[in-house]
Amino acid sequence: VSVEKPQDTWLVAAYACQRRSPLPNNNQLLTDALETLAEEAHFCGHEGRSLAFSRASSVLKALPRTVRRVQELDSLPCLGEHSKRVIQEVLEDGTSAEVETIRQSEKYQAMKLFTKIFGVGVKTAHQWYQEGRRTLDDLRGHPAQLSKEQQAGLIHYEDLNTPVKRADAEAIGQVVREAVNKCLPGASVTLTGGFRRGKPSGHDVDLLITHPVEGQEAGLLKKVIACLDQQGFLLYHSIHRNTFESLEDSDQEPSSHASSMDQYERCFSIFCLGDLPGDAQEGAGAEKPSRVRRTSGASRFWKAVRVDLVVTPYSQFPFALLGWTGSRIFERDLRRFAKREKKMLLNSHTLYHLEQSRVYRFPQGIERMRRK
Ligand code: DCP
Ligand code: MG
Repeated sequence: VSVEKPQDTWLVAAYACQRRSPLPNNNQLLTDALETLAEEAHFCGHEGRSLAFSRASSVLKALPRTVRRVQELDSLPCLGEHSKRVIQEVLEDGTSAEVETIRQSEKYQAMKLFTKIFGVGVKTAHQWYQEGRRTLDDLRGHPAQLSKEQQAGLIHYEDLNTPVKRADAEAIGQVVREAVNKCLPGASVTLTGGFRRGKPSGHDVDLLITHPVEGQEAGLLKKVIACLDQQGFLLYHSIHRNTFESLEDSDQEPSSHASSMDQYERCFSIFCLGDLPGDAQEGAGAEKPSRVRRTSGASRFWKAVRVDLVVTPYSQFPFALLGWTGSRIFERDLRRFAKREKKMLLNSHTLYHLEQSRVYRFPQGIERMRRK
């Protein structure tokens, strides 16, 4: 929680999970500059550096008003010399020469363009850059070298890089809810990610599916996907099976790798969200999906939206919900706080006490872990 002190400085907790971050960002210019530096470091594989800039940006997002002088930052945690220097530059000149140089650089622009393709990470983007590719057309010329996911990402590039509005996210949530309930009555669908934090828009729709009777959720995702596909809602999907090893079956402590993906059964998909009167977009380059209702000419009343469907056993649902609500920095710091301050390992499946070797369960409470 941030408390404004009379001498114009703030007290802000060092762990993101211990401070309030209001939705309106009072320091957008500064956080944009820091996030460019974080992104550039990420593109170069410097994850520690990238995290440091992301943390600095996250701290500024917690401030109740706009920073005017660099001295106001003296009491704040997570702001290194480099971040402070850039902040000072932006405060004095309205822009940072270093950040502008990055934004103009050919490498940054190509990496940004490529990593915004669904299914493309830093490694692939960097490889393409090294091969001399710079534009999306350079990639479109060699479709055989792209994965199915990346091909879909290219086809729907513009739609997938247009923010998803809350109303669209809720409409998709409802479509999925109906399909899920048809396949398994009593199952629930929860909108999570940025929308659960109250953001008015996001880059995708994150949905968690569970059923109050443990075990009933097994096999559900395949049926739901078939149902949605049959109705023409899916432009692309790929299912990944659950790889979580139950703690009873394992000698291992649960993983707390800071940025690790969880191991739930999931489907990465692209939805065709139709019937958007008043929200029509040009259909340039987009494939015509089966349920598209075209009007005359190139106008269309549908758009492609990235949707992640994640199925969790009921006993792990609270951890999945916590882990998928974000933000990324909040989740990282929550796991760091658990480990350092509470001697616990937290991930999206479970909470484990390191010194007492026990798992915290839901809803049964705490049970001693059986070790083999
Ligand atoms: N998450 C995580 N680690 C991952 C993947 C996800 O901690 N490897 C968590 C944090 C994210 C949340 O899941 O906040 C959802 O992931 P998104 O990438 O969809 O992030 P947001 O929903 O927060 O952002 P956006 O609004 O852009 O979709
Ligand atoms: Mg999201």
